[in-house]
Amino acid sequence: AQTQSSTNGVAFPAGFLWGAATASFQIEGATTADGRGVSIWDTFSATPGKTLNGDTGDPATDHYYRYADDIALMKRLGLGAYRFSIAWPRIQPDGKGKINQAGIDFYDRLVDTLLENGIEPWPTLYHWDLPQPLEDDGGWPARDTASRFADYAAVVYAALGDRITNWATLNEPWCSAFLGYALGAHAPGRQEPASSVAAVHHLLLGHGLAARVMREHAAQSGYELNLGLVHNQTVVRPHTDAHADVEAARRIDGLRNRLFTGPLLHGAYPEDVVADLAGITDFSFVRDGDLHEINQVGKLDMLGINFYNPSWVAGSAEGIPASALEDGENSHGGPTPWVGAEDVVFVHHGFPQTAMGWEIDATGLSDVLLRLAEEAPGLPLYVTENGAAFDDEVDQNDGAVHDTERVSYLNTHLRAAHSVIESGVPLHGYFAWSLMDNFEWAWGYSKRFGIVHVDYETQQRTVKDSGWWYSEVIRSGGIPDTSDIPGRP
Ligand code: PNW
Repeated sequence: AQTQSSTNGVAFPAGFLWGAATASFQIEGATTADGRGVSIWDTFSATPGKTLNGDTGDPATDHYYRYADDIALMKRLGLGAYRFSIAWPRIQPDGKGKINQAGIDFYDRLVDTLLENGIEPWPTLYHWDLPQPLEDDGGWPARDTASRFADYAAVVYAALGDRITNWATLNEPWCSAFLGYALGAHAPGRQEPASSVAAVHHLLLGHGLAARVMREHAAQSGYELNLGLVHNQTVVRPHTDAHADVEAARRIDGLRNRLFTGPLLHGAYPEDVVADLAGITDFSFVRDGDLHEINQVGKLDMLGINFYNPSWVAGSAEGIPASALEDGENSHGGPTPWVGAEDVVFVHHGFPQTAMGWEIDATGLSDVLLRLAEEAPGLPLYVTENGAAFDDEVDQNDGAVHDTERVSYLNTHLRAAHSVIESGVPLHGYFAWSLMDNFEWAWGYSKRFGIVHVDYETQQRTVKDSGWWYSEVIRSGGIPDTSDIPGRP
Protein backbone atom coordinates (compact mmCIF):
# COMPACT_ATOMS: atom_id res chain seq x y z
CA ALA A 1 0.00 0.00 0.00
CA GLN A 2 2.84 2.38 0.79
CA THR A 3 4.28 2.62 -2.70
CA GLN A 4 1.11 2.05 -4.72
CA SER A 5 -1.21 4.44 -3.00
CA SER A 6 -2.48 7.50 -4.76
CA THR A 7 -4.75 10.26 -3.62
CA ASN A 8 -7.63 8.87 -5.70
CA GLY A 9 -8.28 12.29 -7.13
CA VAL A 10 -8.86 13.68 -3.65
CA ALA A 11 -5.74 15.77 -3.20
CA PHE A 12 -5.58 18.37 -0.46
CA PRO A 13 -3.78 21.66 -1.12
CA ALA A 14 -0.05 21.74 -0.49
CA GLY A 15 0.58 23.07 3.00
CA PHE A 16 -2.71 21.73 4.36
CA LEU A 17 -2.08 21.07 8.06
CA TRP A 18 -2.66 17.57 9.37
CA GLY A 19 -2.93 17.07 13.10
CA ALA A 20 -4.49 15.29 16.02
CA ALA A 21 -5.90 16.73 19.23
CA THR A 22 -6.13 16.01 22.95
CA ALA A 23 -6.90 17.98 26.12
CA SER A 24 -4.96 18.21 29.38
CA PHE A 25 -7.47 16.72 31.81
CA GLN A 26 -8.35 13.93 29.41
CA ILE A 27 -4.82 12.54 29.05
CA GLU A 28 -2.29 13.90 31.53
CA GLY A 29 -3.11 12.14 34.80
CA ALA A 30 -0.61 13.11 37.52
CA THR A 31 -3.26 15.37 38.98
CA THR A 32 -1.37 16.01 42.22
CA ALA A 33 2.16 16.02 40.81
CA ASP A 34 4.63 18.88 40.96
CA GLY A 35 2.40 21.44 42.61
CA ARG A 36 -0.68 21.14 40.38
CA GLY A 37 -3.77 22.63 42.01
CA VAL A 38 -7.28 21.21 41.99
CA SER A 39 -9.57 21.81 39.01
CA ILE A 40 -13.35 21.67 38.82
CA TRP A 41 -13.00 18.36 36.97
CA ASP A 42 -11.01 16.86 39.87
CA THR A 43 -13.78 17.87 42.24
CA PHE A 44 -16.60 16.84 39.94
CA SER A 45 -15.15 13.45 39.01
CA ALA A 46 -14.45 12.66 42.68
CA THR A 47 -18.11 13.30 43.50
CA PRO A 48 -20.07 10.02 43.54
CA GLY A 49 -22.47 9.61 40.64
CA LYS A 50 -21.03 12.32 38.40
CA THR A 51 -18.93 10.19 36.05
CA LEU A 52 -19.58 6.70 34.74
CA ASN A 53 -17.99 4.10 37.05
CA GLY A 54 -16.65 6.94 39.18
CA ASP A 55 -13.78 7.45 36.73
CA THR A 56 -11.45 10.36 37.50
CA GLY A 57 -8.56 12.11 35.76
CA ASP A 58 -6.05 9.67 37.27
CA PRO A 59 -4.12 8.11 35.76
CA ALA A 60 -5.84 8.88 32.44
CA THR A 61 -3.24 8.00 29.79
CA ASP A 62 -0.36 9.00 32.06
CA HIS A 63 0.74 11.42 29.36
CA TYR A 64 2.39 13.73 31.90
CA TYR A 65 5.09 11.07 32.25
CA ARG A 66 4.84 9.50 28.79
CA TYR A 67 4.79 12.64 26.66
CA ALA A 68 8.12 11.87 24.99
CA ASP A 69 6.96 8.42 23.84
CA ASP A 70 3.66 9.93 22.72
CA ILE A 71 5.47 12.51 20.63
CA ALA A 72 7.59 9.75 19.09
CA LEU A 73 4.32 8.07 18.12
CA MET A 74 2.99 11.33 16.61
CA LYS A 75 6.13 11.56 14.55
CA ARG A 76 5.74 7.99 13.42
CA LEU A 77 2.21 8.80 12.23
CA GLY A 78 3.56 11.82 10.38
CA LEU A 79 1.52 14.48 12.19
CA GLY A 80 2.35 18.03 11.19
CA ALA A 81 0.68 19.57 14.23
CA TYR A 82 -0.48 18.57 17.69
CA ARG A 83 -3.37 20.34 19.38
CA PHE A 84 -3.20 20.03 23.17
CA SER A 85 -4.41 22.12 26.08
CA ILE A 86 -2.63 23.67 29.01
CA ALA A 87 -3.86 22.86 32.51
CA TRP A 88 -4.46 26.16 34.27
CA PRO A 89 -4.10 24.54 37.74
CA ARG A 90 -0.57 23.40 36.83
CA ILE A 91 0.38 27.00 36.00
CA GLN A 92 -1.55 28.75 38.78
CA PRO A 93 -2.66 26.26 41.46
CA ASP A 94 -4.96 28.88 43.04
CA GLY A 95 -6.18 30.20 39.70
CA LYS A 96 -4.56 33.53 40.41
CA GLY A 97 -1.35 34.93 41.79
CA LYS A 98 1.41 32.45 42.53
CA ILE A 99 2.95 30.79 39.49
CA ASN A 100 4.03 27.15 39.68
CA GLN A 101 7.29 26.90 37.73
CA ALA A 102 7.13 23.09 37.62
CA GLY A 103 3.89 23.37 35.66
CA ILE A 104 5.44 25.73 33.15
CA ASP A 105 8.43 23.40 32.89
CA PHE A 106 6.21 20.52 31.79
CA TYR A 107 4.79 22.48 28.85
CA ASP A 108 8.28 23.81 28.08
CA ARG A 109 9.52 20.23 27.68
CA LEU A 110 6.43 19.24 25.72
CA VAL A 111 6.78 22.14 23.29
CA ASP A 112 10.52 21.71 22.84
CA THR A 113 10.13 18.00 22.16
CA LEU A 114 7.39 18.67 19.61
CA LEU A 115 9.56 21.23 17.84
CA GLU A 116 12.58 18.90 17.85
CA ASN A 117 10.38 16.38 16.08
CA GLY A 118 9.08 18.83 13.51
CA ILE A 119 5.55 18.94 14.93
CA GLU A 120 3.84 22.32 15.32
CA PRO A 121 2.43 22.91 18.81
CA TRP A 122 -1.18 24.18 18.76
CA PRO A 123 -2.08 24.94 22.39
CA THR A 124 -5.52 25.74 23.71
CA LEU A 125 -5.41 27.76 26.93
CA TYR A 126 -8.68 26.54 28.39
CA HIS A 127 -10.16 23.11 27.79
CA TRP A 128 -12.44 23.04 30.85
CA ASP A 129 -10.08 22.52 33.82
CA LEU A 130 -10.90 25.68 35.76
CA PRO A 131 -8.97 25.99 39.04
CA GLN A 132 -11.39 25.07 41.84
CA PRO A 133 -10.64 28.23 43.89
CA LEU A 134 -12.03 30.32 41.01
CA GLU A 135 -15.20 28.23 40.95
CA ASP A 136 -15.46 28.76 44.70
CA ASP A 137 -15.40 32.50 43.93
CA GLY A 138 -18.30 32.10 41.47
CA GLY A 139 -16.78 30.41 38.41
CA TRP A 140 -17.55 31.60 34.88
CA PRO A 141 -20.87 33.23 35.86
CA ALA A 142 -18.69 35.68 37.83
CA ARG A 143 -17.12 38.49 35.82
CA ASP A 144 -13.84 38.35 37.70
CA THR A 145 -13.06 34.93 36.18
CA ALA A 146 -12.60 36.59 32.77
CA SER A 147 -9.84 38.82 34.19
CA ARG A 148 -8.21 35.92 35.96
CA PHE A 149 -8.17 34.06 32.64
CA ALA A 150 -6.39 36.97 30.98
CA ASP A 151 -3.76 37.00 33.75
CA TYR A 152 -3.21 33.27 33.26
CA ALA A 153 -2.99 33.73 29.47
CA ALA A 154 -0.31 36.39 29.98
CA VAL A 155 1.76 34.03 32.14
CA VAL A 156 1.58 31.19 29.63
CA TYR A 157 2.23 33.43 26.64
CA ALA A 158 5.27 34.99 28.32
CA ALA A 159 6.65 31.49 28.91
CA LEU A 160 5.92 29.91 25.51
CA GLY A 161 5.11 32.70 23.05
CA ASP A 162 8.65 32.75 21.69
CA ARG A 163 8.18 29.26 20.21
CA ILE A 164 4.49 29.08 19.34
CA THR A 165 2.55 30.98 16.67
CA ASN A 166 -0.87 29.33 16.73
CA TRP A 167 -2.93 29.71 19.87
CA ALA A 168 -6.54 29.13 20.83
CA THR A 169 -8.02 30.73 23.92
CA LEU A 170 -11.11 28.64 24.67
CA ASN A 171 -12.32 25.20 23.68
CA GLU A 172 -16.07 24.96 23.09
CA PRO A 173 -17.42 27.68 25.37
CA TRP A 174 -20.90 26.27 24.64
CA CYS A 175 -19.98 23.15 26.64
CA SER A 176 -18.33 25.09 29.47
CA ALA A 177 -21.38 27.29 29.90
CA PHE A 178 -24.35 25.06 29.18
CA LEU A 179 -23.16 21.57 30.11
CA GLY A 180 -21.38 22.96 33.19
CA TYR A 181 -23.87 25.52 34.51
CA ALA A 182 -27.29 24.61 33.02
CA LEU A 183 -27.44 20.85 32.36
CA GLY A 184 -24.89 20.12 35.07
CA ALA A 185 -23.56 16.99 33.35
CA HIS A 186 -20.11 18.57 33.19
CA ALA A 187 -18.13 20.26 35.95
CA PRO A 188 -18.94 22.18 38.04
CA GLY A 189 -22.36 20.49 37.75
CA ARG A 190 -24.54 23.51 38.47
CA GLN A 191 -28.11 23.74 37.15
CA GLU A 192 -28.68 27.47 36.96
CA PRO A 193 -30.03 28.66 33.59
CA ALA A 194 -29.43 32.37 34.22
CA SER A 195 -25.86 31.73 35.40
CA SER A 196 -25.13 29.69 32.29
CA VAL A 197 -25.82 32.65 30.01
CA ALA A 198 -23.65 34.91 32.18
CA ALA A 199 -20.97 32.22 31.83
CA VAL A 200 -21.19 32.50 28.03
CA HIS A 201 -20.52 36.21 28.24
CA HIS A 202 -17.65 35.95 30.69
CA LEU A 203 -16.00 33.19 28.67
CA LEU A 204 -16.15 35.37 25.55
CA LEU A 205 -14.98 38.39 27.53
CA GLY A 206 -12.11 36.28 28.85
CA HIS A 207 -11.19 35.53 25.23
CA GLY A 208 -11.07 39.25 24.45
CA LEU A 209 -9.10 40.19 27.56
CA ALA A 210 -6.63 37.38 26.93
CA ALA A 211 -6.26 38.46 23.31
CA ARG A 212 -5.40 41.98 24.50
CA VAL A 213 -2.51 40.86 26.73
CA MET A 214 -1.22 38.29 24.26
CA ARG A 215 -1.25 40.75 21.36
CA GLU A 216 0.52 43.39 23.46
CA HIS A 217 3.22 40.93 24.43
CA ALA A 218 3.59 39.70 20.84
CA ALA A 219 3.93 43.24 19.51
CA GLN A 220 6.55 44.17 22.11
CA SER A 221 8.58 41.03 21.54
CA GLY A 222 8.19 40.80 17.79
CA TYR A 223 6.47 37.40 18.01
CA GLU A 224 4.17 36.17 15.31
CA LEU A 225 0.75 35.46 16.82
CA ASN A 226 -2.11 33.70 15.08
CA LEU A 227 -4.94 33.75 17.60
CA GLY A 228 -8.15 31.80 17.49
CA LEU A 229 -10.94 30.24 19.48
CA VAL A 230 -12.45 26.78 19.13
CA HIS A 231 -16.21 26.61 18.71
CA ASN A 232 -18.46 23.57 18.38
CA GLN A 233 -20.70 24.98 15.71
CA THR A 234 -23.06 22.49 14.16
CA VAL A 235 -25.86 22.50 11.65
CA VAL A 236 -29.34 22.47 13.19
CA ARG A 237 -31.95 21.19 10.75
CA PRO A 238 -35.72 21.34 11.15
CA HIS A 239 -37.27 17.88 11.37
CA THR A 240 -39.90 18.93 8.80
CA ASP A 241 -40.60 22.23 7.08
CA ALA A 242 -43.55 22.86 9.37
CA HIS A 243 -43.38 26.28 10.99
CA ALA A 244 -42.96 24.90 14.52
CA ASP A 245 -39.94 22.83 13.46
CA VAL A 246 -38.32 25.70 11.56
CA GLU A 247 -38.83 27.90 14.61
CA ALA A 248 -37.29 25.20 16.87
CA ALA A 249 -34.26 25.09 14.56
CA ARG A 250 -33.91 28.87 14.70
CA ARG A 251 -33.91 28.80 18.51
CA ILE A 252 -31.42 25.94 18.89
CA ASP A 253 -29.16 27.41 16.21
CA GLY A 254 -29.28 30.62 18.22
CA LEU A 255 -28.19 28.98 21.45
CA ARG A 256 -25.61 26.64 19.99
CA ASN A 257 -24.08 28.75 17.22
CA ARG A 258 -25.14 32.38 16.96
CA LEU A 259 -24.85 33.23 20.67
CA PHE A 260 -21.11 32.74 20.09
CA THR A 261 -20.55 33.81 16.49
CA GLY A 262 -22.70 36.92 17.04
CA PRO A 263 -20.32 38.62 19.50
CA LEU A 264 -17.17 37.09 18.01
CA LEU A 265 -17.80 37.76 14.32
CA HIS A 266 -20.35 40.59 14.33
CA GLY A 267 -19.87 42.40 17.65
CA ALA A 268 -23.40 41.82 18.99
CA TYR A 269 -25.60 39.22 20.62
CA PRO A 270 -28.30 38.21 18.11
CA GLU A 271 -31.53 40.08 18.87
CA ASP A 272 -33.76 37.05 18.43
CA VAL A 273 -31.70 35.00 20.89
CA VAL A 274 -31.74 37.81 23.45
CA ALA A 275 -35.53 37.92 23.01
CA ASP A 276 -35.82 34.11 23.33
CA LEU A 277 -33.91 34.32 26.61
CA ALA A 278 -35.95 37.20 28.06
CA GLY A 279 -37.57 34.95 30.65
CA ILE A 280 -34.16 33.71 31.81
CA THR A 281 -31.84 36.71 31.79
CA ASP A 282 -31.79 40.38 30.79
CA PHE A 283 -28.12 40.33 29.72
CA SER A 284 -27.37 43.01 32.35
CA PHE A 285 -23.96 41.36 32.77
CA VAL A 286 -22.90 42.97 29.47
CA ARG A 287 -21.04 46.23 30.16
CA ASP A 288 -20.04 49.04 27.86
CA GLY A 289 -16.96 48.08 25.93
CA ASP A 290 -17.33 44.31 26.40
CA LEU A 291 -18.43 43.64 22.85
CA HIS A 292 -15.60 45.77 21.52
CA GLU A 293 -13.18 43.69 23.59
CA ILE A 294 -14.64 40.44 22.27
CA ASN A 295 -15.08 41.44 18.63
CA GLN A 296 -12.28 43.96 18.00
CA VAL A 297 -9.50 43.26 20.48
CA GLY A 298 -10.36 39.57 20.32
CA LYS A 299 -10.76 39.64 16.54
CA LEU A 300 -10.08 36.14 15.32
CA ASP A 301 -7.08 35.42 13.11
CA MET A 302 -8.58 31.98 12.62
CA LEU A 303 -11.57 29.97 13.83
CA GLY A 304 -11.39 26.38 14.99
CA ILE A 305 -14.44 24.19 14.48
CA ASN A 306 -15.09 20.98 16.36
CA PHE A 307 -17.59 18.90 14.44
CA TYR A 308 -19.13 15.56 15.41
CA ASN A 309 -22.75 15.43 14.22
CA PRO A 310 -25.63 17.47 12.85
CA SER A 311 -28.92 17.88 14.73
CA TRP A 312 -32.55 17.69 13.70
CA VAL A 313 -35.10 19.38 15.91
CA ALA A 314 -38.88 19.60 16.15
CA GLY A 315 -41.27 21.93 17.92
CA SER A 316 -42.97 19.04 19.69
CA ALA A 317 -42.76 15.25 20.00
CA GLU A 318 -46.22 14.83 18.54
CA GLY A 319 -46.27 12.21 15.80
CA ILE A 320 -42.62 11.27 16.26
CA PRO A 321 -42.01 7.63 17.27
CA ALA A 322 -40.40 7.33 20.70
CA SER A 323 -37.53 5.37 19.18
CA ALA A 324 -36.56 8.43 17.10
CA LEU A 325 -36.31 10.76 20.08
CA GLU A 326 -32.69 11.39 21.03
CA ASP A 327 -32.42 10.36 24.62
CA GLY A 328 -29.36 12.34 25.61
CA GLU A 329 -30.67 15.59 24.21
CA ASN A 330 -34.28 15.61 25.30
CA SER A 331 -34.87 16.77 28.82
CA HIS A 332 -38.03 14.82 29.64
CA GLY A 333 -38.78 17.55 32.14
CA GLY A 334 -35.31 17.48 33.72
CA PRO A 335 -32.52 20.02 33.34
CA THR A 336 -31.32 20.73 29.80
CA PRO A 337 -28.53 22.70 28.18
CA TRP A 338 -31.14 24.38 25.97
CA VAL A 339 -32.16 27.16 28.31
CA GLY A 340 -35.39 28.81 27.30
CA ALA A 341 -35.97 26.15 24.65
CA GLU A 342 -36.78 23.21 26.91
CA ASP A 343 -39.73 22.20 24.75
CA VAL A 344 -37.65 21.62 21.62
CA VAL A 345 -37.31 17.95 20.69
CA PHE A 346 -34.17 16.38 19.17
CA VAL A 347 -34.93 13.72 16.58
CA HIS A 348 -32.82 10.93 15.11
CA HIS A 349 -32.89 10.82 11.33
CA GLY A 350 -31.95 7.20 10.78
CA PHE A 351 -28.23 7.54 10.16
CA PRO A 352 -25.83 5.04 11.71
CA GLN A 353 -24.71 6.09 15.18
CA THR A 354 -21.43 6.12 17.06
CA ALA A 355 -21.01 4.71 20.57
CA MET A 356 -22.09 8.15 21.84
CA GLY A 357 -25.43 7.74 20.03
CA TRP A 358 -24.37 10.56 17.70
CA GLU A 359 -25.60 10.21 14.11
CA ILE A 360 -23.02 10.01 11.35
CA ASP A 361 -23.71 12.42 8.49
CA ALA A 362 -20.69 14.15 6.98
CA THR A 363 -22.85 16.66 5.07
CA GLY A 364 -23.15 18.36 8.47
CA LEU A 365 -19.46 19.24 8.35
CA SER A 366 -19.64 20.70 4.86
CA ASP A 367 -22.75 22.70 5.77
CA VAL A 368 -21.02 24.16 8.84
CA LEU A 369 -17.91 25.17 6.91
CA LEU A 370 -19.83 26.62 3.96
CA ARG A 371 -21.96 28.73 6.28
CA LEU A 372 -18.98 30.11 8.20
CA ALA A 373 -17.09 30.91 5.01
CA GLU A 374 -20.08 32.94 3.89
CA GLU A 375 -20.62 34.59 7.26
CA ALA A 376 -16.97 35.54 7.79
CA PRO A 377 -15.45 35.86 4.33
CA GLY A 378 -11.74 35.16 4.26
CA LEU A 379 -11.48 34.02 7.89
CA PRO A 380 -9.09 31.05 7.97
CA LEU A 381 -10.90 27.97 9.26
CA TYR A 382 -9.49 24.82 10.85
CA VAL A 383 -11.30 21.66 11.85
CA THR A 384 -9.82 21.43 15.33
CA GLU A 385 -11.69 18.24 16.29
CA ASN A 386 -13.50 15.57 14.32
CA GLY A 387 -13.86 11.91 15.11
CA ALA A 388 -16.01 9.21 16.62
CA ALA A 389 -16.24 6.79 19.53
CA PHE A 390 -16.67 3.08 18.86
CA ASP A 391 -16.26 -0.01 21.01
CA ASP A 392 -12.74 -0.85 19.92
CA GLU A 393 -10.89 -3.95 21.01
CA VAL A 394 -7.43 -5.25 20.39
CA ASP A 395 -7.70 -8.29 18.12
CA GLN A 396 -6.30 -11.27 20.04
CA ASN A 397 -5.02 -12.85 16.83
CA ASP A 398 -2.95 -10.08 15.32
CA GLY A 399 -2.71 -7.50 18.10
CA ALA A 400 -4.27 -4.83 15.86
CA VAL A 401 -7.40 -2.75 16.34
CA HIS A 402 -9.64 -3.11 13.31
CA ASP A 403 -11.79 -0.01 13.70
CA THR A 404 -13.30 -0.01 10.24
CA GLU A 405 -16.21 2.20 11.33
CA ARG A 406 -13.81 4.94 12.39
CA VAL A 407 -11.91 4.69 9.10
CA SER A 408 -15.21 5.14 7.35
CA TYR A 409 -16.15 8.11 9.57
CA LEU A 410 -12.84 9.85 8.91
CA ASN A 411 -13.02 9.02 5.22
CA THR A 412 -16.45 10.57 4.69
CA HIS A 413 -15.66 13.64 6.78
CA LEU A 414 -12.33 14.26 5.07
CA ARG A 415 -14.09 14.01 1.72
CA ALA A 416 -16.61 16.58 2.94
CA ALA A 417 -13.74 18.83 4.03
CA HIS A 418 -12.06 18.40 0.67
CA SER A 419 -15.25 19.24 -1.21
CA VAL A 420 -15.66 22.59 0.53
CA ILE A 421 -12.04 23.50 -0.15
CA GLU A 422 -12.83 22.89 -3.83
CA SER A 423 -15.71 25.35 -3.45
CA GLY A 424 -13.32 27.98 -2.15
CA VAL A 425 -13.75 27.67 1.63
CA PRO A 426 -10.51 28.75 3.35
CA LEU A 427 -10.06 25.54 5.33
CA HIS A 428 -6.37 25.22 6.18
CA GLY A 429 -6.09 22.20 8.43
CA TYR A 430 -7.70 19.25 10.14
CA PHE A 431 -7.13 17.68 13.56
CA ALA A 432 -8.48 14.22 14.34
CA TRP A 433 -10.10 13.80 17.76
CA SER A 434 -8.40 12.18 19.36
CA LEU A 435 -4.76 11.19 19.15
CA MET A 436 -5.51 8.50 21.72
CA ASP A 437 -8.34 7.06 23.79
CA ASN A 438 -8.85 9.16 26.90
CA PHE A 439 -11.08 10.38 29.72
CA GLU A 440 -14.34 11.20 27.94
CA TRP A 441 -15.66 13.53 30.65
CA ALA A 442 -18.91 12.27 32.23
CA TRP A 443 -18.49 9.00 30.29
CA GLY A 444 -15.11 8.30 31.89
CA TYR A 445 -12.93 5.80 30.06
CA SER A 446 -15.89 3.97 28.52
CA LYS A 447 -15.87 5.90 25.25
CA ARG A 448 -12.88 5.51 22.96
CA PHE A 449 -12.27 8.31 20.43
CA GLY A 450 -8.59 7.59 19.73
CA ILE A 451 -6.85 6.74 16.50
CA VAL A 452 -4.48 5.11 18.98
CA HIS A 453 -5.84 2.54 21.44
CA VAL A 454 -4.87 2.79 25.11
CA ASP A 455 -4.89 -0.26 27.38
CA TYR A 456 -5.73 1.32 30.74
CA GLU A 457 -4.22 -1.61 32.67
CA THR A 458 -0.79 -1.41 31.06
CA GLN A 459 -0.90 2.04 29.41
CA GLN A 460 0.18 0.33 26.22
CA ARG A 461 -0.54 2.32 23.05
CA THR A 462 -1.65 0.46 19.90
CA VAL A 463 -2.16 2.38 16.70
CA LYS A 464 -5.62 1.48 15.39
CA ASP A 465 -6.25 0.78 11.71
CA SER A 466 -7.70 4.30 11.53
CA GLY A 467 -4.39 5.67 12.80
CA TRP A 468 -2.42 3.91 10.08
CA TRP A 469 -5.01 4.94 7.51
CA TYR A 470 -4.80 8.60 8.66
CA SER A 471 -1.03 8.36 8.52
CA GLU A 472 -1.35 7.33 4.88
CA VAL A 473 -3.68 10.30 4.25
CA ILE A 474 -0.98 12.57 5.62
CA ARG A 475 1.81 10.89 3.68
CA SER A 476 -0.02 11.04 0.35
CA GLY A 477 -1.86 14.32 0.95
CA GLY A 478 -5.08 12.70 -0.17
CA ILE A 479 -7.53 9.92 0.54
CA PRO A 480 -6.31 6.36 0.11
CA ASP A 481 -8.63 3.47 -0.64
CA THR A 482 -10.49 2.48 2.48
CA SER A 483 -10.62 -1.08 1.23
CA ASP A 484 -6.86 -1.21 1.47
CA ILE A 485 -6.11 -0.08 4.99
CA PRO A 486 -2.40 -0.01 5.47
CA GLY A 487 -1.34 -2.11 8.44
CA ARG A 488 1.54 -1.39 10.73
CA PRO A 489 4.39 -0.39 8.37
C1 PNW B 1 -15.80 17.80 22.71
N1 PNW B 1 -22.21 17.53 23.49
O1 PNW B 1 -16.73 17.64 23.74
C2 PNW B 1 -14.54 18.16 23.45
O2 PNW B 1 -13.85 19.27 22.96
C3 PNW B 1 -13.65 17.00 23.72
O3 PNW B 1 -12.94 17.25 24.91
C4 PNW B 1 -14.45 15.72 23.77
O4 PNW B 1 -13.70 14.62 24.18
C5 PNW B 1 -15.04 15.51 22.38
O5 PNW B 1 -15.78 16.63 21.96
C6 PNW B 1 -15.91 14.27 22.26
O6 PNW B 1 -17.04 14.37 23.08
C7 PNW B 1 -18.08 17.60 23.60
O7 PNW B 1 -22.85 17.05 24.45
C8 PNW B 1 -18.80 17.07 24.66
O8 PNW B 1 -22.80 18.02 22.48
C9 PNW B 1 -20.15 17.05 24.63
C10 PNW B 1 -20.81 17.57 23.53
C11 PNW B 1 -20.11 18.10 22.47
C12 PNW B 1 -18.74 18.11 22.51
